[in-house]
Amino acid sequence: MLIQRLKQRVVSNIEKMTLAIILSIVMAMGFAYKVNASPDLAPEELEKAKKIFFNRCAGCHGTLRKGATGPEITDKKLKEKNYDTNIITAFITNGTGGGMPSFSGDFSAEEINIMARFLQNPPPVPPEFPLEQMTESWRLIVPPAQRPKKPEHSKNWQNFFGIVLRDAGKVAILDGDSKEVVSIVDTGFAVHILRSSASGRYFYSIGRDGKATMIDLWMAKPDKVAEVKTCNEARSIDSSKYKGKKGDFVDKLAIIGCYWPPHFVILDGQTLEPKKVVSTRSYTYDTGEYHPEPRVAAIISAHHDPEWIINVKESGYIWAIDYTDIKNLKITQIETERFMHDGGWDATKRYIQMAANMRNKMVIVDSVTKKQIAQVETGNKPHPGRGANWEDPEFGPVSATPHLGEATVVAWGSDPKGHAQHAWKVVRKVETLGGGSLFVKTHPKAAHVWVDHTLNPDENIKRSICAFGKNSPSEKAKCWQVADHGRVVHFEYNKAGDEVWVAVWDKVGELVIYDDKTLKEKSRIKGDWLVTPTGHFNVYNTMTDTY
Ligand code: DHE
Repeated sequence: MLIQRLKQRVVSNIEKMTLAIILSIVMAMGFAYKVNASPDLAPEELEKAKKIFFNRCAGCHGTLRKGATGPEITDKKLKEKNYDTNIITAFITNGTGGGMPSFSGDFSAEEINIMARFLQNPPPVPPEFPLEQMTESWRLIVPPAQRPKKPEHSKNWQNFFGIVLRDAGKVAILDGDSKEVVSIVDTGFAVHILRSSASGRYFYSIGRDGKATMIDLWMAKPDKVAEVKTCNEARSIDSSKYKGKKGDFVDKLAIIGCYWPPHFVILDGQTLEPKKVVSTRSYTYDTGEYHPEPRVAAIISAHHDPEWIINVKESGYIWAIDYTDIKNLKITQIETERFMHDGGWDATKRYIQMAANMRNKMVIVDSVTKKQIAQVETGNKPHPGRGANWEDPEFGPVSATPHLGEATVVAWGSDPKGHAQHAWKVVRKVETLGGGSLFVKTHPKAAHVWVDHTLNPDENIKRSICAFGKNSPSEKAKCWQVADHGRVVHFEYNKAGDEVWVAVWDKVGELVIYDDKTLKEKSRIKGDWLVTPTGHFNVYNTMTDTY
């Protein structure tokens, strides 16, 4: 008995010890887990971080932080790299050599600390945005039957300019002839771009928050006639431009490309009623991995076919969408390169030229055969906007892009029929003042090609522009500072192609107008209403894709 009891006691002591060892291992693991665990965020901090991320970070890193123009910054990735709150704080405060700007002037130290902790937690997945929700948001303010049958004013409306007043959530319509303000229209949060309908009568705007607005330029005072929200985040919109035999598609349809949820939406071009939503969630073209967030970047509308071309950014595909029959939609998925961002047409509007900016390439797709026909390695992070096309005295028709990561505008031959030997080869490199360029622009009737340096960290360079002669591209570009405040961004020509408008992007900004031939300043538009002017779009040039 005694021996048995002794045995039991020994066994239970062993069990207790084992339990204690197991417990201490578990506790140690728990402690280790606590040490590596994601830092906590109070509910109000989480809300603040979500807002900041959406406004300032998602554009480059993606809503799910899987990376595009900026690298992947998921909590998993940051843990793998052993990045803690201090290291992440340093990145956000100082920026990186890889192109991320310093945010120390934009966020307080407390906000940076919140962001550093937020990033170490899993990304919150924003809600989906089904068609029903879009339809609920849709407001037809002036039905087509009640709109003017002809322009209610005698102004040259094809030479109107639509000016994005970004932070005011407005679009100003200016008369390009008189330079007078014709109207200021409330459009909503952070309008990104405007595009014209095929006839030019309507401007469609798209905001970062996915809200689209349609402005009728024939009204005595142009105003919005419809609006709709199609997603939580968007950057692009365009219209159906194919005239066909009977002009059937003119102003008939519109398309919006969304960042979140990753989808595109087809709408009625007269009313903005949402008709169809198509997800772009898919697999990457090269590794065949599922990507939960391939965002829709640039959209261009074909003139010779009933087709939109959209960049499905993270997947490395360009999709050609035939809109003849939207109930039985035909989409050609063209393998290109990651990560497709911005771009436009060549001068003939046959070749699609898009930047795969993280691969330092322009991708060329033939819109007739719907196949990629070339890739042109141009330099560090090409960012063309729509790009620029002109006739080079030596190489014939060329197209060009500036760069985010280097001080050049690079031109390649874009006439495979007439100048096959130069087609899709770099033929010119024009030096600018520095990197951080966003846009290049010219016009078939213009003498010069213009380039900005909007994201350059240098105070003087970001406010400076350069112009070089189309006929003397080997001469040094002429460069000068446009303003002593804000950043200088984006160019647009008037319809005639003899003057260029550029924006000074500041709390109270300016529009500066230059003579294209002499490069002399013609006028400077100022006023309290000019709140953060960014993109500006001439009706004629936008409807005809003249750049
Ligand atoms: Fe843009 C075009 C996305 C930041 C002003 N911008 C585009 C296009 C895309 C895009 C996909 C092409 C649309 C098309 O052609 O259909 N832009 C993004 C971003 O993801 C990015 C890098 C970061 C973000 O968070 O949004 C970004 N863009 C900016 C700006 O900071 C600018 C200067 C001011 C703003 O609105 O925030 C800006 N983007 C513009 C403009 C165009 C544009 C003016 C149209 C150029 C044109 O000539 O057509």
